[in-house]
Amino acid sequence: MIPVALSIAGSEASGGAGAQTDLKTFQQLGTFGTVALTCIVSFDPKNNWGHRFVPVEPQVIADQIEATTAVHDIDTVKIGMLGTPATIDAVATALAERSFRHVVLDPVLICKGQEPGAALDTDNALKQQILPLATFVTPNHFESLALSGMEKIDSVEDLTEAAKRIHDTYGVSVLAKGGVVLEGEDAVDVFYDGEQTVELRSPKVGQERVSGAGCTLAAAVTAELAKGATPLEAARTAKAVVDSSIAHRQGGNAPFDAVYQGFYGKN
Ligand code: PXL
Repeated sequence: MIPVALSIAGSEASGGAGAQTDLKTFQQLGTFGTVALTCIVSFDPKNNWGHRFVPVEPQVIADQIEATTAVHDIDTVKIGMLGTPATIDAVATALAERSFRHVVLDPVLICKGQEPGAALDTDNALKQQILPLATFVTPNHFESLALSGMEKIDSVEDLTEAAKRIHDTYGVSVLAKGGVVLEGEDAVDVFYDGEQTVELRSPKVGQERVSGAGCTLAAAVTAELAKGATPLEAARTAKAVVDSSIAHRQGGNAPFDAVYQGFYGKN
């Protein structure tokens, strides 16, 4: 049997991020991908490519998770954009009703296009209801600040401290991403699982953020865990998948390029 991976995430129609990215990553890594959609994001070309955001009804999210976990024996799940407190409630309930071995959380905190007030509620609900159910989190620079409570993360040492604090608070394996935000030639991620601290480095591919890099990283971790890798092995492979996906990015008419996973593992 091909290992099955489930993504609970939003649709991003242009294929650069969200569930579309997760499925492509799952496929590229040899897993059988499934999705429960949480929301539908449509960039608005007439409004500076802002996000138009429509949540999926909570009962429909629960139904999708019920459907895919009834068809398949799934022990590894990735959580991407949730976007509203009602969605977080539905997903937290569905997770708590099942015993997934690995729950990989890409803690997408602020969704552009939302009211600041709604975003704060959503952030708090994510911290209170989803993080306690997660086993592995992949915060970016901004999310590492928010989850660790640190005032600044300016160095790899700061990023390591943030990863430790997030682990100690939530009991999860952490892959904290320095990305293009931390200065230096390399993109540095820090892995910490309570026992090992490992810096994962690779040369930066340009200085621009590329859409879908975070989704790809968490999806690749999920696929590797579903295949039986350890968290550290999964993190190492995921970093290589992201590097390849950024190097082979897809341009278009939007002001940001999108990752493409299709070259990973070939040539
Ligand atoms: O990359 C974050 C992200 C996740 N999920 C969806 C998105 C985005 C960013 O656009 O649209 C659905």
